Parts: sequence; C-alpha cells; structure tokens
Amino acid sequence: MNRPQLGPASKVLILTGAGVSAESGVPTFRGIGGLWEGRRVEEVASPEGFDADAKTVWRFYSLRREGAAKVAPNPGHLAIAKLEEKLGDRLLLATQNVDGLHARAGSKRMICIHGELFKTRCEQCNVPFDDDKTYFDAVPICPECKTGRLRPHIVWFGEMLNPAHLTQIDDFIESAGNELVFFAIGTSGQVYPAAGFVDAARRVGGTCWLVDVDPSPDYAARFDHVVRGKSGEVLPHLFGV
Ligand code: BV8
Repeated sequence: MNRPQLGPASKVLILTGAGVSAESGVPTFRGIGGLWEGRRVEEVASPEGFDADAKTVWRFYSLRREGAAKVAPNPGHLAIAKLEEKLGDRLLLATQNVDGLHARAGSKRMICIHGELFKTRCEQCNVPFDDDKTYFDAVPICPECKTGRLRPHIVWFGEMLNPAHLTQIDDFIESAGNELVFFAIGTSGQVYPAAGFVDAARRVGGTCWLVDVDPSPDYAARFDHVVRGKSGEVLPHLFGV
C-alpha cells in the first residue's frame, strides 16, 4: 500500500462517514439501504419528519442511542486519534457520524458537523442537554421553558450545518494550501456540503485520499489516491501509527 508523504509542513483534514464505525458494529446508511423500518432516512431525519411524527423520530434516535451505547471504538478510530497526537494542530477531523466513537477513541480536534446523538436540545429556547442517553418513547417537553419540544441535537436533511463549523473547515483548508492532505474515510460522498470538501481541497492544490471498502465510483474519481479496504485494518498502516 502506498502511503501519504506527511512532511513537517503537512496539514491533514480528515472527513469520516458511517463506514468508520461499521467495524464497531454500527450499521451504515448505505448498508441499511438508506431505509429505516421501510422509510427513507432522509424522511425520518428531517424537520418535516419531526413535525409529522415526532414520536417515531424520537424512537429512531432512541434506538440508535441504545445501539451506540453498546459499541466501542475500533482500530480505525484509534488510528485517527493517534495521528492527532503526532500532528497536533496540524490535524482537523470533521465527522459526519453522530455516534460519539471518535471522542471515545481520544480525538479532540474534532467537529461533529451533523450533530451528536447523545445531545438533546429544546426547539424553542435551545437549551442543551448534554450526555443524554434517554430513550424517549414520547415527545418530551422542555423542563426549562415548559413549551418547546425537546429534539435530538442532530443536523437533519434540509437543515443548515453550523456556519462556524464550515468556516473552521474552510479556514483550515485555505491555511494549508498545497501542504494539505485530505482523507475521506468510510463515506459514500452523497451528502452535501460534506461531499464537497474534496473539491475545496483540490482547489488549494491539496492531495486527496479516499479510504473505503467499496468506494463509490463517482466520488472516487475526485481523489488522487483510493485505498480499498476496511478502515480499521487500513488506517494504522496508512498513518504509520
Ligand atoms: C443542507 C445526521 C442546505 C442525521 C445527516 C433539499 C433541501 C435542502 C437540502 C437539500 C435538498 N436536497 C439535497 C439537499 C442537500 C442535502 C443532501 O446532500 N442530500 C443528499 C441525500 C442528496 N444536504 C442537506 O440537507 C444538508 N443541509 O444542505 O442545508 C440548506 C440551505 C438553505 C436552507 C436550508 C438548508 C444537511 C445534511 C446532513 C444530514 N444529516 N446525519 C442522522 O445521522 O440521523 S447525513 C447522514 O447521512 C450521515 O451523517 C452521513 O452524512 C450520511 C450518510 O453518509 P455516509 O456517512 O457516507 O454513510 P453511507 O452509508 O452512505 O456510506 C458509508 C460508506 O462507508 C460506504 O461507501 C461504504 O462502502 C463504506 N464502508 C462500509 N464499511 C466500511 C466502509 N469503509 C471503510 N471501512 C469499512 N469497514
């Protein structure tokens, strides 16, 4: 396997998707065919879905909370955390995953661009409830403002990502210039704006690597290097950690 040349000026941006958690036993979206109980995930994970049937949406996230609480980080998560130990502020991780496994593996310089499964917030007053493992089988009302519905702290389809997160990623890419090495790991590259990070990396002259057990051809075509394999097996060697 050819390996990235990481020199003293190199800056590494990593984007992860559901594939990084697959070896921990967390099902991927493509693996479940993009469906949950026969419904498209995009419908369930959306404001419209929550307005139409908040109880079912809470059951979707509560079941995922139960699943994610039972699994552990795998060697792929650990390899990313070890590379961060080596590179420090020359590494930034943007994860699409909401399962919390990167944090449990030790990643610190991390942005959860699609939210966090174990966080809840009030739709009305936005008060956050961190480290919330509650299994909600009814729609909870905010104990603070007594009127708003509590919702998962998740970026749903059709919702804007946190602009500050996108600015932090853009600034990192710009500051790296052609010293940027961009890795997309375990993602089918279907969801924007995350799927566009590779284009931003190319625009500054960065080198782009895709690691995936079954790369999506259209997405893979935008990368300089494609490493076909399981992230838990590939990353320790690829990163030399
Ligand atoms: C936005 C949280 C703009 C939810 C997620 C209409 C209206 C508004 C926007 C849109 C619209 N139509 C389209 C859009 C844009 C939309 C989008 O991109 N849709 C797609 C479906 C076309 N994007 C959005 O809506 C975003 N917001 O654009 O706002 C806007 C502007 C103005 C006003 C309002 C809005 C918000 C997107 C965020 C959605 N939330 N997650 C939750 O998790 O419950 S997305 C969710 O699905 C994940 O976070 C992830 O991003 C995505 C699934 O993708 P992957 O992670 O890649 O997973 P997948 O299963 O697909 O692939 C896994 C890969 O791993 C595979 O390639 C597989 O081969 C590989 N693999 C498997 N095992 C392994 C492995 N690889 C290595 N090792 C292994 N062992």
